[in-house]
Amino acid sequence: MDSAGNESPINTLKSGSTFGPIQAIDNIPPDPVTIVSAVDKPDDQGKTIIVSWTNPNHAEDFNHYAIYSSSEPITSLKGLKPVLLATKRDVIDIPATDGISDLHQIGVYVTISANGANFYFAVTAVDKEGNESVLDNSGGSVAGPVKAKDDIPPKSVFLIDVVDAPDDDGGLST
Ligand SMILES: [Ca+2]
Ligand SMILES: [Ca+2]
Ligand SMILES: [Ca+2]
Repeated sequence: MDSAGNESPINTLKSGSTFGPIQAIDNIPPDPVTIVSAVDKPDDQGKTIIVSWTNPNHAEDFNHYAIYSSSEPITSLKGLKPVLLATKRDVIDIPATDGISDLHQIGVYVTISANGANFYFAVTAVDKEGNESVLDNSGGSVAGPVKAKDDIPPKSVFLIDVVDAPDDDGGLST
């Protein structure tokens, strides 16, 4: 109401809150996940990549991380489905691999389909309402290319002969 006694009309279009309880709608996504890196998991049988990123997401309503993989560089999440969802309980501490000792990295092991082929990854944060963070403008939410490697060679025939000589009395062959 102003000094002349005019009452402003109720704007039902904009407020929509004249009747019923006011509902708070959360459409604010968490901040983008940054400093994402992807490396081969060492000393394993292959087909596993360590995807890690810096610092836990600080959104109050954080729910989980979504990890995407692709054989092409990831510039958009369009058409991609997460290969892994990880809550705070699912992530593991990753030792810094770049020599920066105070860089705290968390991450997950991601199983991929093949060794020796290029893979790219992206990580987002999703809140309890399902709002998903966008990819960081400067490329911080994506990593790759990286190849998985089988680091454990099969036992050699020679070794098998030594430990399991057939038709003997059970001892090692000489
Ligand atoms: Ca939110
Ligand atoms: Ca490996
Ligand atoms: Ca192997």
